[in-house]
Amino acid sequence: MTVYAQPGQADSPATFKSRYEHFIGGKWVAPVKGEYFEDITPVTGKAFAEVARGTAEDIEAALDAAWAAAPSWNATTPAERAVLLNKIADRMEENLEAIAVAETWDNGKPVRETLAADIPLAIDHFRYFAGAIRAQEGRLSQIDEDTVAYHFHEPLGVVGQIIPWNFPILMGVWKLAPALAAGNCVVLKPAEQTPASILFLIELLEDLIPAGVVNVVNGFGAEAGKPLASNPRIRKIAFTGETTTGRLIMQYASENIIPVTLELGGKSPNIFFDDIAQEKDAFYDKALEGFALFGLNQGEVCTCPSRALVQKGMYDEFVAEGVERVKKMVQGNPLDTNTMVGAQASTDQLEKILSYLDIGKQEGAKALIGGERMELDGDLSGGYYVQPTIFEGDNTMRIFQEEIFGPVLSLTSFTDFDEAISVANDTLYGLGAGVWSRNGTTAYRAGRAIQAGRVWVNNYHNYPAHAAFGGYKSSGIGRENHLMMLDHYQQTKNLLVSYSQNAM
Ligand code: TXE
Repeated sequence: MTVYAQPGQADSPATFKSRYEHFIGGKWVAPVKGEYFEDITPVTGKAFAEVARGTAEDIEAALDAAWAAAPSWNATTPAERAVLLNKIADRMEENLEAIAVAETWDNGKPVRETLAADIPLAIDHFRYFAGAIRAQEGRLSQIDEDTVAYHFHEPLGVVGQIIPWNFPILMGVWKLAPALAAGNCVVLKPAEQTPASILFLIELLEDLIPAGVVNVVNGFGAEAGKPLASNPRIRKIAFTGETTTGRLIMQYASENIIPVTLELGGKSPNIFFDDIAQEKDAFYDKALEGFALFGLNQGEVCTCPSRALVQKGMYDEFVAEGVERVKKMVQGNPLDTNTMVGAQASTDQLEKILSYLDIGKQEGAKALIGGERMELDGDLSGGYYVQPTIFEGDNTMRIFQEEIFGPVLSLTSFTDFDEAISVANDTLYGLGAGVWSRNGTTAYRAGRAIQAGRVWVNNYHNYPAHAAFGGYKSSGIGRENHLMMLDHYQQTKNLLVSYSQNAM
């Protein structure tokens, strides 16, 4: 067990600057309007750095830098881009502990996750796209004996990216790696709740990245995000965040007729068929683990398995054991490697979750465990902690329909396959889902019948770089991860060539 020292203390692996500027054209640049905002750590509720508060003027400066860099970066070979991506991955690996602690401090998530998942996945993402871009090939159509249609992948030029606060570094990398691999320059806006860990990472990488290829403008959604997303000088906008904000992003993009990728909210069903209780073996244990995964990242995951559907044949025993499993989830100091549930990312998020705990109680849902704010001692007493909570109810309730984005599970039962699928699909969203069964046919049929872009079968919350990720319905447009992601950052040039000497 290790308890990392807090950033700012002498023996912490991560030291933040007291003030962060924008990163534009390879330099740290003060905001045009001279204003800053505080970055607060949810671990203690205290401010630890001030960050440049960007406006339209800063976005324009970043776009100037990006377009200045674009002719040479757009023209690099796939092999040259792969070299950069691999160097970034190596540098991150050398600094894994520091980046993990920085991410934990900014976001509140447990360091055991940033060390084992967030940062290693981000590193792997750069390596995956370094390989993917080198393996990518164009296509050729033979139109007739003397006429050939070549299809080339070309970069879009300069793209905008707006990211959320729940996985600041991983969500940043999910967008940066394919954009850079495809040969684009980027203007990225981090979430205002968690800008510092990304800026900490950029500081570690700045000598590797050619000036202007990656630019970071900090600030709030309306002040910095909107001028970026609505800017006629971007050729694409990629966004992860709330569904209502996603609608706005699409509206802005429609003015400029640019492509949009949106990764939005979810209310993912996790379905447990009763054949899993046939034996109390390792598989049964794995399913219990899957039941408890709503607490991962404090529930601040767009694919949080926030609705559990348990078949009636095993409901009582499985749920009782599931509750015991949740009781064992260690909550506390996110910098302690034993901690499994840390702090919610912001006061706004804390307040939102607490309001849903009230809504659940008012709707008549029964709290099997949790249901309150978690009070911790010492300097953690100012942090944003919520007890993992299981509410038993039914799918008509708001806590089953609306995204809470906290460690809150809405639990219900079902009788048969058709009822399970009907409840699972009774949602606006379609991002993630889980299916647990020993029966391959049941699992396959359920997986195909659920309207969601990612269905985990007999596992959950795995995010390999080479599996496509994205939403059906109101959960978004486009995919992240997997080499199909490159399509979102490239345009197709068709060269239609006649090699004939004869008149047409
Ligand atoms: O999201 P926003 P918020 C969900 C989750 C959460 C809720 C609210 O349910 O409780 O959204 O979170 C930028 N033009 N998700 O308010 O506002 C903003 O600055 C351009 C799910 O933080 O969507 C930030 O960088 N940009 C989600 C980013 O959008 C704008 C992850 C996300 O903020 C903007 C996060 C505007 N008009 C929240 N307004 C997921 N899918 O994982 C805001 N932004």
